[in-house]
Amino acid sequence: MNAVKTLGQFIIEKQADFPYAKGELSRLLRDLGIAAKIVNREVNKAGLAGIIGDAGSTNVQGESQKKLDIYANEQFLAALQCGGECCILVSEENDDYIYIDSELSKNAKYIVAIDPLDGSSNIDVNVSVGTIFSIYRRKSTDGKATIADVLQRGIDQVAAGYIIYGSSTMLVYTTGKGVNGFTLDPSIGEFCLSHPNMEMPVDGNIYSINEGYYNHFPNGIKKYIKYCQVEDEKSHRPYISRYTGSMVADLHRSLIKGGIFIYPVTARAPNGKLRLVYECNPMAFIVEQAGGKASNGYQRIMELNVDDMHQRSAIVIGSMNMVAKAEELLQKY
Ligand code: P6P
Repeated sequence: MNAVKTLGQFIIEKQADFPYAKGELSRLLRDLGIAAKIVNREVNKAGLAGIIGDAGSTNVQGESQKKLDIYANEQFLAALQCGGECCILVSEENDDYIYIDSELSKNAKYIVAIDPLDGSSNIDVNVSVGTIFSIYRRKSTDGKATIADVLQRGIDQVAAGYIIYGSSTMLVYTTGKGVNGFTLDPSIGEFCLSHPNMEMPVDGNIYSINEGYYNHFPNGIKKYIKYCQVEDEKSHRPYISRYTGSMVADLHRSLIKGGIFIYPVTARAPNGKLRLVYECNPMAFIVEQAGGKASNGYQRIMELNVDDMHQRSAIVIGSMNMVAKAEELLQKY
């Protein structure tokens, strides 16, 4: 019987991969894991604790905020403030970035960008939701970190991960040396290594897109959807359509089973809906590290310039060969 390896043990063990690491990134990942367990506890009892439903306020996206959105944001901020390794937090729930100005964080080197509770419209109907995080080292070397430290391209991420609060709660992350998944064991309150060296199948037969917007999709995406629906036994088509409304859930499935997730530009979202800094880039880092592919249909997501911390992007992400086919049709039509 293999001994259980906890997230904490794994992080320390892998610290050796970074000869110059002095433990800061390890502690930062630990802090995020702690917040994830606290958020998990509230998500799991959302229906009971009376904290579901709109908080009334709206976030920078103009979306009505569920109370759990706010709660999750507060928990991750608190964990990062206590941990002392993060100097700036960018969050979907905050219009501007939060500078963590404390004695404990005065030498902090890391920038964290987070979607604290992605897919939160699913909370009230008990569909999986998730947290997405992205970690950068500050580029500036003295004084306060500034917006220039925030607006870094995805290729400069030092780590990225997500937590999926589903039938079980998992934390999946990469530091650029592969992808590893940990499942929360509530009986000991620890994330335990359950999916070592995750690899995304290069092919798959599940496509994930909100076909309700079909009429507003670019022609190439319409062609790809029809391609998915054609009968062709050799290529296992027609594919299966799955769309949960939670990017984390749809991408987690694709990571394990193979598949493609697409959120293209539409009439309602001319620049795409998903956020580059704290949704697209971290998920692209994870998917690429697992052998998948992530673009906006034309350019690699992680090479896109970042001009605004809340900027949106179209995204075509998932199994290598499926993304390549979608890109081919997008670029052709
Ligand atoms: P739509 C959730 O709000 C989210 O940001 C992603 O998690 C999800 O994939 C997408 O938006 C759903 O958007 O327009 O299909 O409801």
